Amino acid sequence: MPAWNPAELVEIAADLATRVGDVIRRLRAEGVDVAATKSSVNDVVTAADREAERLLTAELRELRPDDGILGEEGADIAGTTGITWVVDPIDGTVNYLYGIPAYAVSVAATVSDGGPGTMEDGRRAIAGAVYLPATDELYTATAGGGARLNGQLLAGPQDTELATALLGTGFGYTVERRTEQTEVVRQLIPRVRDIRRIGSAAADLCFLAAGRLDAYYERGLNPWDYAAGALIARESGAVLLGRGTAGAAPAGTSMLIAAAPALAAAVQRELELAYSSAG
Ligand code: LIP
Repeated sequence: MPAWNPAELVEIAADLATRVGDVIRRLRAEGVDVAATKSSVNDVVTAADREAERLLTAELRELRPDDGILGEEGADIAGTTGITWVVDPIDGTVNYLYGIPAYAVSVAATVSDGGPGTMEDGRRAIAGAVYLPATDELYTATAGGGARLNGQLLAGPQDTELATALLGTGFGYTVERRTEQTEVVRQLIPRVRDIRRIGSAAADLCFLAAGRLDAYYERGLNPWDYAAGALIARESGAVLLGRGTAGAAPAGTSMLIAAAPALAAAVQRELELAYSSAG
């Protein structure tokens, strides 16, 4: 019998995401600058990203000393309990830099037992929280326990036709990746209601769970971008798919598609067509 209790873990995730969210909101009000860049000049990190990850790591080490931690800003600690906390201290850092309110603290307790919802990286979240400090929205979920926004159960996205679907997506930080993604959007946009580039995968997946998007897809995400959001979307009733038409490929870095079942399959087909002709 695994030693983990999702109800206890989601309390920890929600509490940490909210308290660290309050810290980054305050730091933003005090002024924010680019501290460094990573994969390109546009892949920025701020002092707040680093401070938020330092706080998340310190608190998790205190509360759950034997768990593992994987964070965007470098935290990579092995654990002995089978649980790894996958954290993104600020998802949507460019939004945070510009004061666009779609940025989030994402905290997920994950296991690698091959159970339902296992992602391409071999982990699945069993409890997760995404907090958007600028709008005071706290999204939470446990595996099998449903998804909530500020405590209210979420009904998930409607299963709608592709032609009237509002799709969310995103672009990577390298010119090559962006050029490829733009070509895919060029092919998709005449076939859907519209496209939204919200700028935070964690927010995109939560907005999908709240019915603010009909579908979301992105290629090139990291586990910390999607770990908690994927659970929240799945627990709201969405399915998550990866590349290919066989439907077997797990969602993750290669491709993450989330929507109600029929629309997810339609988007997967369209993306395969677009990527095969995008070369
Ligand atoms: C962001 C993702 C977003 C993607 C951006 C970036 P970050 O994460 O949430 O979906 O389009 O390129 O990867 O870098 O703000 O943590």
